[in-house]
Amino acid sequence: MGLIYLNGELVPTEDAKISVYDHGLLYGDGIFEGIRVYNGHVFNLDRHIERLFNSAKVIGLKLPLSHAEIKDAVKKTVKANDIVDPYIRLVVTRGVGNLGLDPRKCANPQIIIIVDKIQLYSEELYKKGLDTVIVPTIRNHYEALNPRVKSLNYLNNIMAKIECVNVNKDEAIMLNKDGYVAECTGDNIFIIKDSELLTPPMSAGILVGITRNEVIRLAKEMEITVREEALTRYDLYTADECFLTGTAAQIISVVTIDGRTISTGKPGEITIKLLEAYRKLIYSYTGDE
Ligand code: PXG
Repeated sequence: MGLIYLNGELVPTEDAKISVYDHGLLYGDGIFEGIRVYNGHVFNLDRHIERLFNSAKVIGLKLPLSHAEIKDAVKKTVKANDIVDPYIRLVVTRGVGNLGLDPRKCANPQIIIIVDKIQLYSEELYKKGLDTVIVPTIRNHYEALNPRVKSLNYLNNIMAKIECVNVNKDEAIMLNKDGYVAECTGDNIFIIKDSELLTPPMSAGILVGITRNEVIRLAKEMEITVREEALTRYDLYTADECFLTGTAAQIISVVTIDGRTISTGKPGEITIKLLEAYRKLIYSYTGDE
């Protein structure tokens, strides 16, 4: 049975409860991180906690713990749960308030750490590649709710997910208000064109993925030209390869977009090379612990 970290205590899953007056539930008022553990090391923990602090800053939430304390809490929860290569969900809610929006009524942010398994896509899909669709719902405008904030309000992404499920596709690609490609529901997107690696820039309104940044770094190491640039649907349809990146998904190939087959319809050569390099990186990671 799992143990959940809840405000400093490790409690059995069935006892890990929070109030119905928590603004995380009432308003989606809070932030989170999704982190992976490989070979007992929490991969890129510092970067995830740094992103969490930035999200907290933007939504005006003061975290009750320091960077180092959150790191310790994460490691402690991983140790308390005997799971091979688990996934960590680090959640901070605004805490208990009243039935009004005002966050000043919420005195105590709640820190929750869940350690569990995750499988976003089946092994078969990694071999075959994803069938995707560009959905009608656009990604949140960056001056409304900046996608760089990993907030507990994921309705924007869930709407997109519903639209892809409705047409029986594996994943949704979201555009921004200008019609440029942003990202997927829980992953960043890349294409290969003429041996170059292209991905939407931060200014497209995306979550700046930690996996995205690792893939950019690995590609440069492999002497692949990388360009962060505005991409259109045309660029996606005519790409040589396309893939998604995320902490949970790692790197997964996209083989169709809106019924257009990408190149040969099989995971591309460079995609496979990058996935190999990424797996090598995560399994040789020793972190700073
Ligand atoms: N974009 C969005 C919108 C995300 O939520 C990523 C990109 C990838 O970022 P990282 O840092 O992980 O490389 C994410 C994170 C899910 C799920 O169940 C996915 C995420 C978070 C929570 C749930 O699909 N991905």
